[in-house]
Amino acid sequence: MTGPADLIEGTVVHVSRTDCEADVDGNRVRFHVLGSVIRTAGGKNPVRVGDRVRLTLHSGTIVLDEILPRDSTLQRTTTAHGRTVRREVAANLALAVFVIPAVESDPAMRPRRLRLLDRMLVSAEYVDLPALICLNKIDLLGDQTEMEGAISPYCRAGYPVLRTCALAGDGVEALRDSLPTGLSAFVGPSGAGKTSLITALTGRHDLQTLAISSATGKGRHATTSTSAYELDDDRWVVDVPGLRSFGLDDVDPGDLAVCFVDFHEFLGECENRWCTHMAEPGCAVRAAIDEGAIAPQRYESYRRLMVDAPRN
Ligand SMILES: Nc1nc2c(ncn2[C@@H]2O[C@H](COP(=O)(O)OP(=O)(O)OP(=O)(O)O)[C@@H](O)[C@H]2O)c(=O)[nH]1
Ligand SMILES: [Mg+2]
Ligand SMILES: [Zn+2]
Repeated sequence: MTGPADLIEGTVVHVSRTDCEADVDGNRVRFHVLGSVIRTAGGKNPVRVGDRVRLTLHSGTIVLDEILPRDSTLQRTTTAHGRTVRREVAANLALAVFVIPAVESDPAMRPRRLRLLDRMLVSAEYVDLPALICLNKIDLLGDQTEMEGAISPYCRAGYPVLRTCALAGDGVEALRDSLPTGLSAFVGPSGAGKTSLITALTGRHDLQTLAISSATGKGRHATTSTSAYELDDDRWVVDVPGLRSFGLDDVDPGDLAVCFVDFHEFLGECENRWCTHMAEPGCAVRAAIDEGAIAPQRYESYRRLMVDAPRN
């Protein structure tokens, strides 16, 4: 869309350390972010995939003029040089697809993965972003019981849970049918198969997936920049590099309980109106755990977040 004067508007579809690209009326336009903008943003490129941007000409180069106000932006916090910093994952999303592997080479990883999933779900709830859970690599699953037990609290909480094999294509059509108009971001730990799923969905074969070292069974991060790919006329999928951490320091502790959707029906039932659901007598949330209505693993994620939460 053409804006006033020499401004053009587009949607950001690729951001790496060195480049930004926007889709402008179906054309890809590479643009620069001036050093002054980066300095104002605390030394980091503030542009995110999904951002609606205004671009302009500056000394013969296309540069960012403005990032338009964002909506439904998935964000996390991380630590850089001893400081907690906010990192937006992608902007203006219609759906977050949280991809986690259905199998773990080390079973001790399972609780950690589920806590990561819980934090990602909280971050989506916090900005009212719908979330879908994708359990990938089901082809490697021997005994289903452990995984189904681990995932049942999310099904009960009402989250859509899809089981996929990106390589054989199982569940990929169901995944495609679940993607709404707009941008769906694929987010999760490295090696879960986000890029492989996007390859299966788009039919593209130019995307870099992770080669697992035969010596260690472990890989490196395959995707190092964030890109959006067109699925069809009005749906895009966003490939996000694997996330090692997903801090929630930006979420007010007082808002945490409502971000656990399975707690909803019990909130307001506690004896203490200001119950934090940590140790107060007459807590309906903790009673619901004893009655089997809230899964202990979900409450444990909540408890850890409350204990770690910065006191605002
Ligand atoms: N058996 C099996 N392997 C899979 C499946 N999906 C992905 N893989 C393999 O798992 C490895 C990791 O896949 P990627 O798609 O690169 O994972 P990713 O989540 O994009 O990883 P990062 O980009 O590092 O975040 C690759 O070797 C894939 O071939 C699956 O459904 N089944
Ligand atoms: Mg990838
Ligand atoms: Zn309570």
